[in-house]
Amino acid sequence: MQLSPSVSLESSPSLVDCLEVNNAFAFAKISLFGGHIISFCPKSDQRERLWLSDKTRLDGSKAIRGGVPICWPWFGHHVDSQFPAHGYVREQLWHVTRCEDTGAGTEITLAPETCVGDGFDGLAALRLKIIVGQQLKIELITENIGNSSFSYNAALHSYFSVDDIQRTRLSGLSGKYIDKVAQRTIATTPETYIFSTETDRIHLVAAPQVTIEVPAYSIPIYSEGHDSVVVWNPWIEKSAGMSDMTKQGYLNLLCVETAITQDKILAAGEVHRLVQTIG
Ligand code: TA6
Repeated sequence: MQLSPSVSLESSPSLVDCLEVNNAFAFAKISLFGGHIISFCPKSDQRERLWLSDKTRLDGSKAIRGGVPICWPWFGHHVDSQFPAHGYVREQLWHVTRCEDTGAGTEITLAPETCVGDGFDGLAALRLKIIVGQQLKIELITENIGNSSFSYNAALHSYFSVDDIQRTRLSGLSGKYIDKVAQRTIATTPETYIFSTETDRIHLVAAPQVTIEVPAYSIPIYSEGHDSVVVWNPWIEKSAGMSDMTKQGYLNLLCVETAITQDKILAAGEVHRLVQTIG
């Protein structure tokens, strides 16, 4: 596949190839392992939007910790525990199907090795369309190419970089959420959304915009095609049990995930786009 002038291929012996984007608007980096965006840095403020663990693997041995993991065709744990959490495409080698420089930035479309896998019986085609411009637009496009409908879930599981989670607030969420830290009980979104402990919440609301507010800056996150917004920080104890997290890593990350968690039914021939745009 011919890459556009703003895109180069970074190869190194022990790591999975990455695409490096350098255009008039931003720098970005995408690992072909999982079609996984690992960096987005607009040139307007030179501030990295995404968080990436200092201990993540980039060699294809394990899902990348940080950036934007692609969760598909299920979110979280499968009912059958033998299947991997968050689906099977984030641990596949993806390839570029389209790459073009436009007046608004660089458009790259990638596809996984296969959409077929144990734990999912749908016949689907999956594409990830990334537009690197002044904003980062991420579209996960699912098409039902079979003759019968199927149900799936998905998430753009984005890890955002924050100065200090203890001085970070979230705005734009309301209503009920499933609290995964409290045996999936239903709770109500707080007026003032701050962080002081492990947080793992599935907000049952298609919030169009959620904003991460750090004293020095804010990150607007726009979503489309979702039925939920997931908010996660592993905090101290959970991090200690993760081989690809440093002890202090939790202080500088917040996951705000544009997600489908309530079983999306796709009819034969139907196409659905799950979209997250990062400002
Ligand atoms: O989106 C939050 C979550 O489902 C948490 O429960 C936690 O498992 C996190 O995803 C990370 O999952 P991973 O499989 O990448 O370690």
